[in-house]
Amino acid sequence: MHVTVEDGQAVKVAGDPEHPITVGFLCGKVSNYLDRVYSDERILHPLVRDGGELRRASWDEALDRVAEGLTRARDEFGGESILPYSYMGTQGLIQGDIMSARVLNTLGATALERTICATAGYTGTAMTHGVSPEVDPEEWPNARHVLVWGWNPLSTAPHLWRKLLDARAAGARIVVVDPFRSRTARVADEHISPLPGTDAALAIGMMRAIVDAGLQDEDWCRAHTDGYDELLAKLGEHTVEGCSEICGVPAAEIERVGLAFASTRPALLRLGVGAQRHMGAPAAYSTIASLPALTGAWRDRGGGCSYIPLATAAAVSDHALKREDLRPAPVRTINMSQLGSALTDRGLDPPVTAFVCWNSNPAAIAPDQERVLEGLRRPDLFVVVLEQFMTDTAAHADVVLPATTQLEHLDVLFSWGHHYLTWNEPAIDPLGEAKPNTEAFRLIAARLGLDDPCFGDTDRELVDALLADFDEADLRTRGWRKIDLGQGPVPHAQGGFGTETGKLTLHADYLPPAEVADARLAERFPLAMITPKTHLFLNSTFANQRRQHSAQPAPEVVLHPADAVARGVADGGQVRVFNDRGSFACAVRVSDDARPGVLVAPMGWWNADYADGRSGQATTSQALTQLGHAPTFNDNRVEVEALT
Ligand SMILES: Nc1nc2c(c(=O)[nH]1)N[C@H]1C(S)=C(S)[C@@H](COP(=O)(O)OP(=O)(O)OC[C@H]3O[C@@H](n4cnc5c(=O)[nH]c(N)nc54)[C@H](O)[C@@H]3O)O[C@H]1N2
Ligand SMILES: Nc1nc2c(c(=O)[nH]1)N[C@H]1C(S)=C(S)[C@@H](COP(=O)(O)OP(=O)(O)OC[C@H]3O[C@@H](n4cnc5c(=O)[nH]c(N)nc54)[C@H](O)[C@@H]3O)O[C@H]1N2
Ligand SMILES: [Mo]
Repeated sequence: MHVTVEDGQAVKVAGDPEHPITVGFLCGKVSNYLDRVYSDERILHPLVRDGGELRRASWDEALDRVAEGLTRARDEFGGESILPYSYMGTQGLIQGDIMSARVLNTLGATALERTICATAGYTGTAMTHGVSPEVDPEEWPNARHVLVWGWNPLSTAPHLWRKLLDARAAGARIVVVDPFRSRTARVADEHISPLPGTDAALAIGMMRAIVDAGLQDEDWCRAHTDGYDELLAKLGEHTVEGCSEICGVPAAEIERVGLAFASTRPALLRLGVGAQRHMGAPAAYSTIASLPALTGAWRDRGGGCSYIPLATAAAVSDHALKREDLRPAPVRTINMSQLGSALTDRGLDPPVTAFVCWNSNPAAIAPDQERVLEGLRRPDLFVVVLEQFMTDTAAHADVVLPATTQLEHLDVLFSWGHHYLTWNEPAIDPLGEAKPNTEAFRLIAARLGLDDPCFGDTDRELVDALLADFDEADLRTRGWRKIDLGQGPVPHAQGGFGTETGKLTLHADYLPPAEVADARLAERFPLAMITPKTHLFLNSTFANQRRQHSAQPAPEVVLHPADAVARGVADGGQVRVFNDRGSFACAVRVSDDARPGVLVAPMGWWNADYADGRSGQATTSQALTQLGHAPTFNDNRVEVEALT
């Protein structure tokens, strides 16, 4: 992002035309980023709670309260009674969790397991092809067949979507696998709509059809994979028809898309984050990722599998800078998707009595919202939130500390999708009394009397330490630099996977989803609910901004006409969606964009946008996948009733 500054005021943001991935355009989320920076609703000074209300305070007073609250929690119940909570904020490593981790580690706070986003998926892909740069998006235009699986790039990754459009312009066919007709599915050449959480069955059916037709690449598999004979044996236990019954996709369709993938070269599989929000997800991702190996797709430039290029994404690591060695003793771990339980379970020892949140809005994005809100409302819970806006989470704080935006702080950003590292130079001074997360935690450390020299590190020094082993060359001047691990254009034509053996391990395992596959639960809650991202919000970020909100003014759920008729639900009416965990109310759109049996509840609106102040999150489950400990937002059964 290029920022034009006049007299200390940012006046324009634009994409960098030289950048190989963004090629000069900004997506609809951030193209009006200045509206966010200069919003009237920005929190620009600290707030403290007095007599039930938040009121303005000086940094001095706010820091005293923070130090007092954290010290009290630690003295009374031990350091583990303090729970940190954060996710990616604006995706930066410096403003992410370095200075905060140092402070919280020193206090002996509980460790937060941050698996809420993509962990189930990369646990699975790592089991198959290991830590890999995968297929570089800059090679995608070479593909002639693209299988987009559980991914809606037209909304969630528009720059990467452009690379697929380049492939299409050169003749590629795009097939989308998604229970919902997403914007991407709408414009694809073909849309396959499985039941949520049954993707592994679909992939097994495709592989079975490929092997039946003799289209597998046995030579490549024998040379570069482990488990080829076992895979054939496992596929022999399944039929395409049997897979069809599980995933709800007609057998002929499964066969057709399987054979098309195997017989067109180069063939690219691009996995999204959406197909992993259920109990069997890691096995599903390891199974789906086996498809391009079975067909030898990795041989070709632009062929193979892409998901999150772990090798390049993790090449620059903040791990050592977090200083886990500062912990006075080993600490327990709490998973961020089980916040509701962590804050409300009476048996938890020690209880959580202090909650420190930055870069995240759990009142909107964490599952089982009733429990989360009940926990945040506890009078005996001390809550500190570092925020840019008065989110549903910040509204529960005892102390709010004003945070800077990307224009106001220094950072280094990694990518989940492409191979570039990005430099974030502050363009303007912090607005009002806002401070970068790093500075807020430095001040908290000082107020607590923590004296390790590491609390004196400036942001520049953190960057230097972070990039110590990285050839920075033009990173700081140009703003971006490709992470070159020698991956080249065809990283695995000759194997060389980032696994222990260097070979890819083939999988064909279907682990059923927990609730979606529960026939007894289905009697009471017949609909499987999924929660895709919206086009113009980033999770709950930007949902309070005028332009984005006016384009997506009210939350809705989407229901198939057959399911609507059966319940007397009319298009445009208000509905209540419920299960044993909770309920929410909003408008319904009746459309075959939703698959029969599936209720689509896009996520991101703030709670006040819903009739009862509860979002779809009130129905989602805190259950975690066994491997990867990841959330199961879309493994959720609900029922819907008409309100009007
Ligand atoms: N506009 C926008 N962009 C974003 C975000 C945003 O909120 N809005 N969020 C950012 C973040 S944090 C992330 S992680 C990425 C996520 O990017 P995506 O992976 O594209 O995000 P989702 O919308 O969660 O899921 C993609 C699709 O998976 C489908 N899906 C749901 N369940 C299943 C299933 O069981 N099987 C299959 N095959 N498909 C399923 C959904 O209907 C959805 O259309 O996007 C990032 N970019
Ligand atoms: N039902 C359901 N729930 C989901 C998902 C789903 O698909 N379905 N997706 C999950 C996924 S993939 C993800 S990644 C998570 C996202 O979870 P979060 O990361 O919590 O999501 P956001 O809503 O983007 O909230 C980020 C907050 O950080 C603030 N922020 C931004 N920059 C800074 C900064 O520099 N400093 C401070 N202090 N604050 C900052 C923003 O104002 C915003 O309020 O949600 C998960 N929740
Ligand atoms: Mo995410």
